[in-house]
Amino acid sequence: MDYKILKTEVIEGIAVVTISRPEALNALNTRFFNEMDDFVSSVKNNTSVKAIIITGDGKAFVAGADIAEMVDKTQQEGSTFSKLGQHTFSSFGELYIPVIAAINGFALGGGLELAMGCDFRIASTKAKFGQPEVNLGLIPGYAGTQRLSRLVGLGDALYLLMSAEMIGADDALRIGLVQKVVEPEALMEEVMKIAKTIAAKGPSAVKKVKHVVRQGLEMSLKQGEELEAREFGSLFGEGREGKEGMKAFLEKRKPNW
Ligand code: CO8
Repeated sequence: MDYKILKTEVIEGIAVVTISRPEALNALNTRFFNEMDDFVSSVKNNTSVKAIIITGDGKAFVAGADIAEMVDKTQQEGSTFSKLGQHTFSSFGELYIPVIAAINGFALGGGLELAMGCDFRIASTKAKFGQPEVNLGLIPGYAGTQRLSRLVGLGDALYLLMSAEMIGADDALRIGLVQKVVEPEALMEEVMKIAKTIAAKGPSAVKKVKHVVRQGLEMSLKQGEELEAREFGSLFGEGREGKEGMKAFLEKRKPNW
């Protein structure tokens, strides 16, 4: 598929996806979702891609769903458009590859929902965050009502969703919405450094961390512990990654993953 909105490149095993529709502050339309779904399918089984970074072109990360595309939708079409985005952002969590949001500017509405679908978020000091849907008489439709409370807790989630307040990067860091804040010119370098650090770890261990943590959120603690024990055990055994990592430590050498 030819991309009109996404710019993609792979640098040393790290895929960088830039959402580029700056004239509309990268607002999310159907074309974007089709391109992003195509990209996710294309990397799903590609073991040479060790991490994915998603960022935005210009002064926005993403300023929300495309209001111009949404305005004429019927009730049924509104639900369909909501499910389209839910599916795409859930697919980031289903990938074994780590997905990192590099938030360069406005992350509003569907833009914040996109960022929350990623595994974690690094922001520039210029980033702004909010769920302004109630300003439009809407609610979030790409799982923002679900992911925000899971990430920041009930009080902060309901405050942001009800007030539509736009917060800066420092407040986003304080409530745990982002994991790190850096100067704008250092953003991509820092996120690339984090991606490369992860890429150098045991690949199966990194995949399993993502799988066990994400699946665990859907389970009782007991079920989560069972899943953890199963996956922990699977890294033992001759020739398995855990054996190699532990031997390498004891032999004071680098592991051969
Ligand atoms: N959709 C479409 N176009 C947009 C959007 C958007 N979300 N945001 C900005 N644009 C366009 C503007 O219309 C403008 O276009 P033009 O130059 O043709 O007039 C251009 O981008 C530049 O924007 P501004 O001139 O407004 O730039 P400012 O720097 O003055 O303001 C803001 C930046 C504060 C970010 C402002 O653009 C703004 O408030 N944008 C809308 C933010 C918003 O409300 N986002 C939430 C949208 S709703 C949503 O995301 C719901 C998700 C779930 C959907 C579920 C499916 C049914």
